Amino acid sequence: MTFRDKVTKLLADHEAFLSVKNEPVEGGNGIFTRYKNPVLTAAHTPVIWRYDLDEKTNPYLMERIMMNATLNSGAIKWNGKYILVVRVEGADRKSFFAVAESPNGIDNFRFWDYPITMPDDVVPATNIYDMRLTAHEDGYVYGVFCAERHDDSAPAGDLSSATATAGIARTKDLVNWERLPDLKSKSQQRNVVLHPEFVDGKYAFYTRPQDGFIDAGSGGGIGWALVDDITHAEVKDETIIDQRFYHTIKEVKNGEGPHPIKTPKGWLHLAHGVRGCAAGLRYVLYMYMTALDDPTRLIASPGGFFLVPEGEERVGDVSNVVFTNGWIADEDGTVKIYYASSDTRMHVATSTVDKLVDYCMNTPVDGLTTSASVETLKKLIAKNLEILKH
Ligand code: M1P
Repeated sequence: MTFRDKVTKLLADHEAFLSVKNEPVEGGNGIFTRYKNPVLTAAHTPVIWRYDLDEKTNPYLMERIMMNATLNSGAIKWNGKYILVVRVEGADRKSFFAVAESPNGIDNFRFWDYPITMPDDVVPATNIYDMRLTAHEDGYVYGVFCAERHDDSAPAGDLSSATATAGIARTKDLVNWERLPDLKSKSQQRNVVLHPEFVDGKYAFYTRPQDGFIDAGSGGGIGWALVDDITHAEVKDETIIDQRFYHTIKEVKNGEGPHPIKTPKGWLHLAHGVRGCAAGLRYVLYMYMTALDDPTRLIASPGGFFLVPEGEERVGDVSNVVFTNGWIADEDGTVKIYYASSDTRMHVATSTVDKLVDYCMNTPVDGLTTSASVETLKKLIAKNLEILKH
């Protein structure tokens, strides 16, 4: 086979792989439907990113720049296409943002040729990741993401301590991004999300105050802060709107996922909760709702998890993790939930706004003790036994 033939085959095989149709997984819990194949993996990244296609400089046709993972992706419907702003991680452990689009949101995701060139803040970050996209009523699409830098106050030789800050950028075309100053805050921040509407004439952010880079510590939970000027955003007053509790799925930390979906019954939120166990940290997804007239007022808090890692999702670079920062609500009420498993690959699950609201409103709350959980269970059993008598 000539070098040219090998390149032709490489491109054809990749195209065949990208074109595989995804299928819903039968059964499930009635709340959402999983899909058989991940929607994006490192193998979905373009051939032109990974190979040097010049025979003179790459006679063995080897990968020159390897990709490690495609994970935590922001999502938006854009010109009729399903768009993910993917966190792509290279073999060098640096994450960057790249746009992948699909005609149906379920399969056939293809990356645009070039990754996003994100301008730096005044103090450049070492790593940027986990963008939440918000088409704000001010007319811009905002991307809020984590900007990670080495913690220079750490003792000499400590090359692991880092700081997390919310980076902010905006765009009108998803290609050219204007970087705004990072969010100023007394604490470190990750999982910061911009609310799509003005509240009291101000920009509103979901925050996640944390004591350290990993440790949420005294942070309390998912916070909320109003900001006068997005071009100099600063968290002055922060209210915790979704608290963490002992012995729950969000005991160690939690964080807002994508921005909430507006429904006639309230704002529908998707988030992640973290608990510790002998195997390390376990990340699951959960939901909650807040009031339309006051997005800080909790109106529904279904107990326990919404979605957990299953099967092959359990294993990856950081095992036992599901994480979300993107979903798309279609005009017909379908919701496509994009989630990453084990910091390695992207999946989709589908549901509807009505089902998710029903789930939030009618799933029993967490009573916080075994006795309370057993009483809740007994009530349902007694009701069902009565129904089955007739
Ligand atoms: O490794 C799991 C996740 O850990 C972090 O989430 P959190 O800030 O809640 O701890 C993030 O680094 C996220 O990217 C990662 O998926």
